[in-house]
This record gives sequence, C-alpha cells and structure tokens, in this order.
Amino acid sequence: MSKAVLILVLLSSFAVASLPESGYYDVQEVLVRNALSAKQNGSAWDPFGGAPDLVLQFLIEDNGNEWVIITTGTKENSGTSASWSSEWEIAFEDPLQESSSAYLIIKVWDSDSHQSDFMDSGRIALSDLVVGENVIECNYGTRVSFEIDGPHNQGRIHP
Ligand SMILES: [Ca+2]
Repeated sequence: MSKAVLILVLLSSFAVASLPESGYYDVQEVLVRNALSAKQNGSAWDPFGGAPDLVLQFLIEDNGNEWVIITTGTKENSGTSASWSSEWEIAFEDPLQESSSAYLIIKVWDSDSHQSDFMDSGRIALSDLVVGENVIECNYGTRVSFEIDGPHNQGRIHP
C-alpha cells in the first residue's frame, strides 16, 4: 500500500479529542455513493452524456484557512459511486483540538482534462472523527465514507 500523503496537522488546544492521541493514522476504504448523476442544469458531467470521473480531496479547514491533505486518484467513468483501495497516511500532532472551527472537508470532483468540475462537498468537525468508519453526508447528497486506523508508529512524530 502506498503512503501517498504525509502531512502534519498542528493544532493548538488543550481539549480532549475523539482520535485517541497524536500519531500517524491511515485513511483507507474510501467509498463514494450517491454522487450527482448530472450537473445542476441537467447536463451530463462529460461531453456526449459521459459519466463523471470521480476524484476526492480531503482538506483541513481551520479558522478560515484550508489545505489539502489527500487527493485520491481519478476513477475514470466511475459514475455516481467509486471506491479506492489505496491507503493514505496522515499525522495528527497533539493536541488535536475540540475547536469548533477545525474541520475535515471532503470535496468531490468530476475530473476533466481541461478543468475539473466541482460536484459536492461536506465536512465533519475534527473532534467528531473516530477510529473506525467515518461517514460524511455532503450538501447535495453524496455520501462519502472512509476508515481511520491508528495511531501507529507514534514515536516517529517527535524523533
Ligand atoms: Ca470528467
């Protein structure tokens, strides 16, 4: 399995977090269902009625700033559902906060060679993330689920 992304999420707070402690976590079993089959205006995502090519971005949003931590590969002609067998490693450095201003954002795109089309997005407070399955219902009904596994290899964060 590839460790495609390694990012340090540094957030300051003294609150208790749902993810048990700082460390490396794997994001895996990423699954999309119920993506929009057509654009808001009714036209297909791709020319000649083609199905969308789903690609996801995971971002962290904190106090109005957001940055990408994971970009999945594109699933060509995936239609309204897709799954990824890849595994991405992320790192949360203690203290992970209970702040109401920190979120994991999921953005769903239809990948296009010219310019990708935004399809949907949703978010979950970082403090609501759990080890195990997480489910995000996006604004237009897309359902994104993924598993968080960990923490592991904790010692590597502060070598
Ligand atoms: Ca496309």
